[in-house]
Amino acid sequence: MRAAPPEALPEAILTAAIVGAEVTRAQTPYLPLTAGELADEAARCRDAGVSVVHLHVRTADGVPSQSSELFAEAIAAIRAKTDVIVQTSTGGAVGMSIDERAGPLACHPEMATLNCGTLNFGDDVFVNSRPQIRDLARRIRAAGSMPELECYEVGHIDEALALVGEGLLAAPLHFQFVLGVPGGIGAREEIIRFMASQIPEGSTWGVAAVGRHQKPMTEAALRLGGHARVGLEDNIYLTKGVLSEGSAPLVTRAAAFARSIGRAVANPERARTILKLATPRT
Ligand code: KMH
Ligand code: ZN
Repeated sequence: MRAAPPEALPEAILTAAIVGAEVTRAQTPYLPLTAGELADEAARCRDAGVSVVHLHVRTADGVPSQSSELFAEAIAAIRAKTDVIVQTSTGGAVGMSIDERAGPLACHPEMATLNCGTLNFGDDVFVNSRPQIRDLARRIRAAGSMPELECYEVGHIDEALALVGEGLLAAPLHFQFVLGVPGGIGAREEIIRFMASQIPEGSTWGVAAVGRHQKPMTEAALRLGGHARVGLEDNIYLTKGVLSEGSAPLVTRAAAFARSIGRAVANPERARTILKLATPRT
């Protein structure tokens, strides 16, 4: 009798964080800023293998903004070029108010981030008090968006689970483990294993690691069956001292790694199914 074929490894969902709020043009000339540049970069990343674009916007002079008008313009430009899932930030930049951070929810994005706790963020403090997290969770639900639960510490997972208990979040849940932020949890494979072990059955998870940790943690997440986020928001270098010419080269490398270990790369339609984007949350 022939042995049963090994179970196919799950498809990998790749996310590109193409601009963020902190990186500047002085650090890299490859940072997209205008709606047209963001759309071009989203399309390039889609061609390279992403199904989700994590989106921030900037004013014309590069200042981070959560303006619903700027988000509407960027989302329309992206929609005209590609079919990626647009995930808007509700984190914005350090120091913004919750009303400001909620700006993009007026666009009813398919996905939106929900930051699940306060942490030291480099030399700043990224404040997400418990009432603020609950306020944003309600606003994300009212917008009809699927939250991606940004966890920079193990305790942030517990906070997300508390929100489930309070009826503010509902399964299926999608977690992003953000590793290596100075002041947050470290970027190590055993941390990914532990965080993944703490989330409810049926949840999906990915890893976003910053700086030099991006490549090894992307690879670890993909080996461990998770999904991964790359892009200039988190890391501007392709290799030590060599700037990545946009986020697409980082996506190309992550997609090649996924395929090399037997994981197909999900297109947006498959990602919607895997994330159960159209499923009513119970
Ligand atoms: N810019 C960081 C302070 C998110 O997009 O939800 C927060 C951030 C998280 O980028
Ligand atoms: Zn972000």
